Amino acid sequence: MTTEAPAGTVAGDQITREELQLATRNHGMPLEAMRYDVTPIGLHYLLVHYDIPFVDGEAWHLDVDGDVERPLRLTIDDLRSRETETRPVTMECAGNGRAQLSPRALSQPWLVEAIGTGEWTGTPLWPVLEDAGLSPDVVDIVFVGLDSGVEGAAAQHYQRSLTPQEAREEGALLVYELNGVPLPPQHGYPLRLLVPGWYGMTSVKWLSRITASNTLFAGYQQERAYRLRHDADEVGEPLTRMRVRSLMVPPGVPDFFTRERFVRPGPVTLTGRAWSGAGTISRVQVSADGGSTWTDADVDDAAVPYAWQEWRLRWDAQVGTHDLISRATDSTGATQPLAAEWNLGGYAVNSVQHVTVTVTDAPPGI
Ligand SMILES: Nc1nc2c(c(=O)[nH]1)N[C@H]1C(S)=C(S)[C@@H](COP(=O)(O)O)O[C@H]1N2
Ligand SMILES: [Mo]
Repeated sequence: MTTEAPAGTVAGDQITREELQLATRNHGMPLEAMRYDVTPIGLHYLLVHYDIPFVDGEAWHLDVDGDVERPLRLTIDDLRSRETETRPVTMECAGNGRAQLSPRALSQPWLVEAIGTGEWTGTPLWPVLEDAGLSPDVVDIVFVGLDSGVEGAAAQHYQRSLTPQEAREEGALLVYELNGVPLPPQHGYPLRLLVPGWYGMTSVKWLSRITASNTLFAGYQQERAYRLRHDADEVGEPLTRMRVRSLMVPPGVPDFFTRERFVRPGPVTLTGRAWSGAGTISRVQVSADGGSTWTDADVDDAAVPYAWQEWRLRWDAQVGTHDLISRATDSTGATQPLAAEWNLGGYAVNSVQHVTVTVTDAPPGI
C-alpha cells in the first residue's frame, strides 16, 4: 500500500529540479565555519524568496506611516545619527532541517546548515516608532521589503508583521551594517529588520516601509507560510522564536562526493555551537555511539543572549565507524528531540544531527 504525499510535498530522497534551483541560489553555512564566533560575510546562510533587489542607497528612504501621529521619512544618514547598537545575533531559517522529513514540503531543501551569526549594527526599532507616535488602536506593524514576487498565487512584496508589544519588547533593531560594513546586497542593503532570537523570516530585508495598522495583517508570509500545521486546512501555530539546537563541526576530512568523514585514531576535540530563541544554552551532551551513552561537553558562557555558544569535548577515537551526536538544552530546560517531528511546511525541525565518522589509519596522511 502506498500513502499519498500531501499536496505541495514529495516523499523520498530525490531532489526535484525546482528544489535544486532554490538550493543553488540560497546557500547554507559550511559547518566548519562554526569555528568563527562571528560568521564571515559570504559564509552566513542566505535565504531570498524572490530576486535580490538592486537598490540605489542614495535615493533610498524608509517610510514610517499608517496609523501614526507623525509619518516619518528617514534616510540612512538619519538612521545612522540615531542611537547605535552592535551585537552578535545567531539567525536560523525556520525551514532548516526540512529536507530530513518525508514527505517534505517542496521548498528550499535545507539539511541542517541554514544558520549563521552576524555582528549586526543598527538602531533600536521602538524609539523610531515612538517618534512616529503609534495610535492607540494599532494592533499590527507591517514591515515591507522592496523585493516582490508571486507566492501562493498572489503577487506581493515580502512583508511580515509584529504586534506593538513584540516591537517594543523583543529588542528589534533596524540594521544597516553586518560585521562592520554596510549590509551586502544579499543580506538586505541598505536596511533590514533584525529580531534577535526569532527565526529568520521575521527579519525583513531591503526594508522600505513600516506601516502601523488598526487591523490584523493577513499577508501570505504571516497567514499561510511560517506556520506549524499537519494539514493544509489547519490555521496553524505561527513560528516565532528559534527552538534549541546544536550542531557539530564534522571532524576529520570528508570524502569529496559523499561527504563521509575519515578521522585518525586517537584524541580528537569535538566542537560545535548551540543556540536557542530562549536566549542561552545551559547544557550540551555528546554521544559517540548513536545515543546509547552521553557525556557533558564544556559549554562557553553566553557572552550575550541570542548569540550561539561554543562547546567542546575530547573524544578518544577508536578504529571503527561511529555515530556522533550532540544534544543541547536551553535555559528553559527545553532539549533537542532525538527524532524530527513532522509538520507540513517542514518548519522548526530541531532534532539532533548525526555525524557518521570512520576512524582509520588509512587513507594515510590525514
Ligand atoms: N525582504 C525579504 N526579507 C527576508 C526574506 C526575503 O526573501 N525577502 N527572507 C527571510 C527569511 S525566510 C530568512 S531565513 C532571512 C534570511 O536572512 P539572510 O539571507 O540574511 O541570512 O531573511 C528573511 N527576510
Ligand atoms: Mo527562512
